[in-house]
Amino acid sequence: MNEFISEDTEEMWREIEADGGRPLNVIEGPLMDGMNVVGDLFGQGKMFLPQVVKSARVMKQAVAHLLPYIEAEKLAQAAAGQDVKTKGKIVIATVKGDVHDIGKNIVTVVLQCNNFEVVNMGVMVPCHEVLAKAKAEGADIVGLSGLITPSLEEMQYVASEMEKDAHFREQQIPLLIGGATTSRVHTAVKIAPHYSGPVVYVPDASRSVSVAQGLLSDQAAKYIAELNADYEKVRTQHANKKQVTLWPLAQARANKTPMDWAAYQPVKPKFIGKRQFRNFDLAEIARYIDWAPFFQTWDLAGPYPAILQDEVVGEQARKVFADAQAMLKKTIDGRWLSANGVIGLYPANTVNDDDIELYTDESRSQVALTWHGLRQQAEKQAVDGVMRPSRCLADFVAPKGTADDYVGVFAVTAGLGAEKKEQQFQDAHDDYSAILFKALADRLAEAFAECLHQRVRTDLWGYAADEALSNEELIKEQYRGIRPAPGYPACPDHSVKRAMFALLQADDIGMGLTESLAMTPAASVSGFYLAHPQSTYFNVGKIGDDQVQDLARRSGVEPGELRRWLGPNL
Ligand code: B12
Repeated sequence: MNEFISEDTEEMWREIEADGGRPLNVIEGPLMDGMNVVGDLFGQGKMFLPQVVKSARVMKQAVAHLLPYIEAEKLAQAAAGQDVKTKGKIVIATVKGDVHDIGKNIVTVVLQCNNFEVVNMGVMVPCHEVLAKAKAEGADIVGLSGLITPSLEEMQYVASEMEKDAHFREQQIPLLIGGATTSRVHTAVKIAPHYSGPVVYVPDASRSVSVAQGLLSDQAAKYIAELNADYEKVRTQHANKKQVTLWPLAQARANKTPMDWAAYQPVKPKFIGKRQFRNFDLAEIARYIDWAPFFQTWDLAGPYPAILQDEVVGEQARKVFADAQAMLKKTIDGRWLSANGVIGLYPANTVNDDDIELYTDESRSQVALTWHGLRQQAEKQAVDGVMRPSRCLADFVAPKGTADDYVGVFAVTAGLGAEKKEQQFQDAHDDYSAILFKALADRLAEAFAECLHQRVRTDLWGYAADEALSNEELIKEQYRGIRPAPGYPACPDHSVKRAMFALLQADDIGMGLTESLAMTPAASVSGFYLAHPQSTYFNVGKIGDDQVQDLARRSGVEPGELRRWLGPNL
């Protein structure tokens, strides 16, 4: 689509120049007309995200071709100071401590496609820098993105700082909220009350355009009034929502998962301690890719592989999938990414009902890491006369003194080298390839975790030596044991990552943690290996203050600090 973009743009400019036109007219005219068609079709669901991002590439490369002419004219007309009229300027950033940018970058491209000027500040941007940039740029809107729980707190902080600043408060500069961990309810209940200006949750890129247009149109007052009324309703519903009945922690513990430890013989791993995997073979990792979330990234709904034959999105799904295969081959052949991982296998036992202690050696006398668990406290019902258990992940590891059990821990990344390559695509004004490449890095990170877990089950730990599962069966988690990842519903507390990275010395393989405990590079995954056949995932859900107090006593962490990490569970 963009093969002859320079030639086509040049030809179009020469035609307009011959009619006495200006280089800007090429953008304002045919290019913007084209983009408006793309924007409208996307808004109507007749065009899909891959097509929109590809057309953005055409737009950007055309503009890049015209820039020298525009600059020359600007110099000539500096006195005149005329410029391209956009629908508005938006400063967008992933908040402090968070490294995730695919979502933010997609929104940036879609808004630019719809003639909004977007200043994309990148990731891990502190509040004061976002607000200073918004002022300096004269932004009409501020947009924040985040993927992990701690980022929700940061978004509340930015909103409260905007309230303190007359520039934002008096001009009622809107604040847009987006990202995998954000929601309409959280925005209305937890973020909007911190700022008197409009605060809007945006579920995906396709809705970002209509929201931005609504906020900056001459109907804005009506739009904002409707929004505020809607959020007021959300807050009222949330306040009136029947609170989940929580059992006291002791009662929940008395109802823990019933386990027969006398009948369970833990398998001893082939080694105790750490093992690194550097420059792991990307081709082998690629065999473990779960492609379903890949299509989610492109806002193409449907299960994989059926999505490839889907009547509505099938054609686009096949195209972006084919582009992904081609990019994957180049990534592997060209070593555009490297994958490093580290795993640890340790003697372990449960103590204090809810904590898992990993020991340095078989004497089990020295603790290498304590993983403080969270237990479900929501009232349970009996099903067929059997009370549903109040689960905690510690239930699946033998209590100290009952059996010599073991637990694994891991950290993997497939994002080494990602930024350098992504920047090359950006420099070529090729957002499509940049987003495709980042989405692949994420897929490879998840696949690396899957690949290493299998190797641990079948060999290094060996508690499932006879396992023979297809990739589909692996993705459906039809193997023995689980791979809980901090931040996910069964262990929502991200803070154990500090101890994990210290024990595994993850920095040695190029991985790091931000102050919000997001991992760097972004395409990274970390977690634990539990081997018990009864181990299963669950959602901890809401917990009581008695558990926060108990956890503070067990972990030595201040209740206030714990509440910061456990916000969504309180
Ligand atoms: C893919 C994925 C990953 C990928 C990459 C994620 C990424 N985008 O960078 C990988 C495998 C690397 C990953 C890792 C992890 N993940 Co993950 N991940 C997901 C998953 C399945 C999809 C997220 C995604 O990429 N969506 C596609 C993108 C395009 O959508 P998006 O980011 O939401 O952006 C869209 C909108 O939100 C919106 N938008 C986004 N930003 C903005 C900004 C503005 C201004 C606007 C207007 C709109 C907007 O528009 C975008 C385009 O439509 C989600 C679950 C889910 N269904 O959401 C879990 C999820 C986000 N991950 C989660 C977790 C915990 C992790 C890990 C910590 C797990 C671990 N211990 O290893 C790590 C952290 C990695 C790190 N570097 O720190 C949790 C977060 C929970 C929490 N509250 O903290 C989730 C919610 C899963 C869960 N159910 O708990 N993850």
